Amino acid sequence: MKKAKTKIWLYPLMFMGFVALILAGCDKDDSGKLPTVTTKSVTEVTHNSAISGGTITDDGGSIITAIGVCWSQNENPTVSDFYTSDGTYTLDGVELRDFTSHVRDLEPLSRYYLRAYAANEAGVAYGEQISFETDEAGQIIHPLTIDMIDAWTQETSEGPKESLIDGNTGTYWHSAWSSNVEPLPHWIQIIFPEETNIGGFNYTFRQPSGITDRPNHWDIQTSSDGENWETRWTSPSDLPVEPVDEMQTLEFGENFSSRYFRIRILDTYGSRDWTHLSTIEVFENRE
Ligand SMILES: [Ca+2]
Repeated sequence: MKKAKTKIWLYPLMFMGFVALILAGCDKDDSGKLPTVTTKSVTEVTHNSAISGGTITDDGGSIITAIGVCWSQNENPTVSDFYTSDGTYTLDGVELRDFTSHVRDLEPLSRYYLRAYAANEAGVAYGEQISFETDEAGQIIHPLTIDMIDAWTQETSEGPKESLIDGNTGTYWHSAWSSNVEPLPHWIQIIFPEETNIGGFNYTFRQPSGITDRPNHWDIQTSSDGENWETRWTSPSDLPVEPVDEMQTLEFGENFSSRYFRIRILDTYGSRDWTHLSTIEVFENRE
């Protein structure tokens, strides 16, 4: 009898011990905590790329197995969406604690949500979410140097062609008006050192000045030899000649590939035989 009673009394203790063991086991499985990571601000956003990254502030007590950023057009992106894999995995894990991530293959004019992530044996942790919007389809501006450009014609008393590419809207190029005046069209010629894609150009009117003589009708020509020219695209006529200070953009709808380009001014506001311009930029369209 006594013996049996003792046994009965022991059962709850044994059961409690078993529960304690299970709890201890659970504690042990959970002792690997998730890492803590913060998301770096998103910079250098283009029409299809951006730069971000993250900083691991706590590894959670175990080695870091993966780091990067993940993104989606939906909120709270995870590593099931698009992601980068940064750093190098070694037997000691990923040792980088501060990393930069290059985000690529984005869609233009789209809103994205991005988070840094870091994984250890406990799982994947995420930094705070950052939202950003990509630019419109990319203009890749091709730098121009003075030896690449020429103009037909050039006024001798003012407005050297260098002013077209000096990055200063306060200076301007002026075609001939005091002598050797030639009828429109006038052109600005660009010779690239190698075949180059041009999908459009930006320009700024001479400023400040009246609107008379501002270009309002354009075309673009290419050549295979610098002598024989082919018209590839023509703008609408009577384009706006105001406001004075905003850069204007004309796009061809496709890229033309050539070494030789002429941007021709077919007509001007007032239709006199000379014109002027503060800035010219040519660009390739990526999309
Ligand atoms: Ca200028």
